[in-house]
Amino acid sequence: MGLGNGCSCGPAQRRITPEGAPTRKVAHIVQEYPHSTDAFTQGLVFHQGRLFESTGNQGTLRELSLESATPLWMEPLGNIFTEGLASDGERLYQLTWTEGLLYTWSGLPPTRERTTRYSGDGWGLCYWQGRLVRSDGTSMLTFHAPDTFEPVGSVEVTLQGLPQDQLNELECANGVIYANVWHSSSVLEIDPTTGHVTAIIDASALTRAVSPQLNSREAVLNGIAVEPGTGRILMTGKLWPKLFEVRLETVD
Ligand code: DDQ
Ligand code: CA
Repeated sequence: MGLGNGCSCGPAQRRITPEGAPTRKVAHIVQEYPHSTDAFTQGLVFHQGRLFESTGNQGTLRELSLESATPLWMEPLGNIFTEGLASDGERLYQLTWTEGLLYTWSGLPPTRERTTRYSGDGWGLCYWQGRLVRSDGTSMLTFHAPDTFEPVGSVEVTLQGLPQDQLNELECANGVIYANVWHSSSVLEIDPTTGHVTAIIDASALTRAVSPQLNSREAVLNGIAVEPGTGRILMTGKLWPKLFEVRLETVD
């Protein structure tokens, strides 16, 4: 008690600052580009002015062109299930799903400079204020030091007090962490400091645009990249034939 709202104050209510209702946004398609239907997209990020993708199942790191579904450059990683991909401006960091290996790449085209072990699942990855932020399928986001990948903190993602899990691909931009919710067409905007979900983006227009061409239950929305400088927002999905530029509109 004592919060003045008459709650019985279980773990979900144990907070000083009440968590406001999230803003509702809709993703509208601005432009469509080709995307390879063999790309099981797990990470999408701009790096040194170029667009990179990490794919799972059969792991790869690739540089994408917006002109063609064929990557400009690609390094196959065999049976390693690579996942989230982040850039600190100098290096690319690539997670693996259950292998517990982080690949660090540098140079152009990128070469693998380091492999670092970590514990837990690797789902999404983004870079925020000197830290790598990792999702792992739970409601926790873990912060890591980029050079050693040592965990240096964590935050629980909550929506009006309720933990939110299944957070897949991530993008740190515009002061928030964008997170694809696995097997949904929703993207959450998360405050990196509090873990609060500040907005929910309905990206179902994208799913609708490609669904007639999809034939796997696993072909779900996953992949957000915000271009530094322009703020252009790109989104795609696993095995999707298209990659979209979107505009976010706030609705009420
Ligand atoms: N994750 O994205 C939730 C982190 C992993 C998804 C793994 C789905 C495995 C299905 C593989 C079948 C490929 C068609
Ligand atoms: Ca991303």
